[in-house]
Amino acid sequence: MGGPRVSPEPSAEPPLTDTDRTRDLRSWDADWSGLRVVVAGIGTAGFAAADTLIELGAAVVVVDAADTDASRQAADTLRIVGARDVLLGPDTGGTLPVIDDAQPELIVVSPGWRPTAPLLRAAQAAGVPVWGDTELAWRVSERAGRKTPAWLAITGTNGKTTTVGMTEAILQAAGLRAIAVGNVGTPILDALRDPVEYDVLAVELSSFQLHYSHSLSPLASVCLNVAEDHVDWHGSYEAYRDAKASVYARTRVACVYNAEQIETERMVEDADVVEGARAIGFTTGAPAVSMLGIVDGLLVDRAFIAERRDSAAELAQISDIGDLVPRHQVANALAAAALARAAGVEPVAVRDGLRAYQPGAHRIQPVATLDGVLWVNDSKATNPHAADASLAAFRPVVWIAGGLSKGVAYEDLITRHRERLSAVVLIGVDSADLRTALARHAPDVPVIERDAGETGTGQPAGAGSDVMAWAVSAAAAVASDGDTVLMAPAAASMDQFVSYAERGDAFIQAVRDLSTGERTAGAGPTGQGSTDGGADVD
Ligand code: UMA
Repeated sequence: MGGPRVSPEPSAEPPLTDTDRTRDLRSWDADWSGLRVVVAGIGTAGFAAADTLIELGAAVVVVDAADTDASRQAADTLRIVGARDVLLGPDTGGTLPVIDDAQPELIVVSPGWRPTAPLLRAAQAAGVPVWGDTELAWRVSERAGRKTPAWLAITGTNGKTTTVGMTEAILQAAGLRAIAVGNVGTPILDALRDPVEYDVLAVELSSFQLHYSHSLSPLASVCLNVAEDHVDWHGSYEAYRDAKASVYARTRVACVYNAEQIETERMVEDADVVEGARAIGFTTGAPAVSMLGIVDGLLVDRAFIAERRDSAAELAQISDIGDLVPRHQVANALAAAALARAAGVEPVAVRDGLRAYQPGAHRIQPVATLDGVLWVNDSKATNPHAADASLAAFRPVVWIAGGLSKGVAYEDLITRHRERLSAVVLIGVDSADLRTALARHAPDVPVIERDAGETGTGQPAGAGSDVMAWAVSAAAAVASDGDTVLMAPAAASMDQFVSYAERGDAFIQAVRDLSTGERTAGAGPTGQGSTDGGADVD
């Protein structure tokens, strides 16, 4: 594919969101035919975007730097369904491809693409609008002959996936056709094309997706909390926070904020919302008017009832969320309840939904108790804020930590928890930031690392299970009766694992191997599920 080359010069201008051609593309039934679109990325988001655009009649070229079995397979499928072209390999994303002998009219970008990617710079320089797959989903949400689903938008540094799942469970308990979509894994575009006509979408939005969204107008929205994360992608904490804050833009009924985190309340105050939209707080303490909160072990609502000045409606008991519920989990449940109440759900469905909700794996998940040592998998703790919540729940802790740090600082985390640490086992290709913070703020805590020459620290992607087997045996060697071994890395996984899920699975497997080894070597029986010999594997 030849044609004009556009220089990827950096520019201070923000990316264009619309041209005359794209401005009116606001429903499935708009005129998408022949629209020349480049879809950037052929992963989960990009595949759904390309497939949708082809169905709409657009002229689609897909670009992806990866030339792997998976990307080639996805490319074959898209070609069969009618993509104009699929360009794979590291040399493909530098310039704007030509489609039907002309410049593209739109770029639809996958969330993992940084705004500085040469293709996006080129689009900016050429005046081509850039949308994320989420923006595309919003634009095609309305479709003749189908119900238009309401969007409940959920973001925050931590707790998004839990909250989106709780929201989905509450909506379903109310008899609504509802689904959790977005960053949680199922692309929004897949739900919109599902034969099921959903009433409500519980949409998890990452800061990346929000950065590339321009016109979403959710029924209700929440930023659960904000702490340093993804600084490398956004360029600064402020840019990351601003992306999170944009979840409130154009909200129609309720902007839900965390009354225990003033920054989220400020985001609502500064947001440009639809007239009549209310600010609704949630707190793990007693709620003021227009808030949900906790009174005597009950989740209560002083926001969505007519008599809110002097009374509150009971929604559920804390025990409906589960046993030994940590505070942040109560906060997530309150946020989910607020979103569902904004969508008109009755109190009883909040209770039923929270009872029905099954927490996802890899989040503060007890794996086994072996010889008095509790092994806990919190692979989902991909940043210091998430690790803070799980560290706070245990003492003393042998902490398995490290990975891709994403440019965040560890100083506060170490200072806050140094007293509870009995040892730290470092994983990750380069955990220098964490090592330095530990040396400075917790010099007496032993830090165990593997020599760079061996497998373990320093070992790149693909080495995951070996790294984790080493880390688990290193932790076992120093843990004693009463300790918790907590794998809450405070860093992303992709330097040594495919995903946080793979990292968590590797931990679970290594702990299981440890318990099997102990049983074989020790006196206890080896039957599966046996608690003899001190092993209690879930
Ligand atoms: N690619 C390039 N050039 C680039 C960057 C990426 O060619 O400069 C290609 C990659 O080779 C790959 C594709 O683009 O083939 C990947 O795109 P992607 O990273 O956007 O990933 P998807 O598979 O499309 O998944 C995305 C989200 N991924 C990210 O935000 C990084 C998924 O969130 C989400 O579930 C999915 O869309 C469906 O909406 C994952 C995630 O890690 C779980 N999210 C981050 C988090 O939760 O912290 C934000």
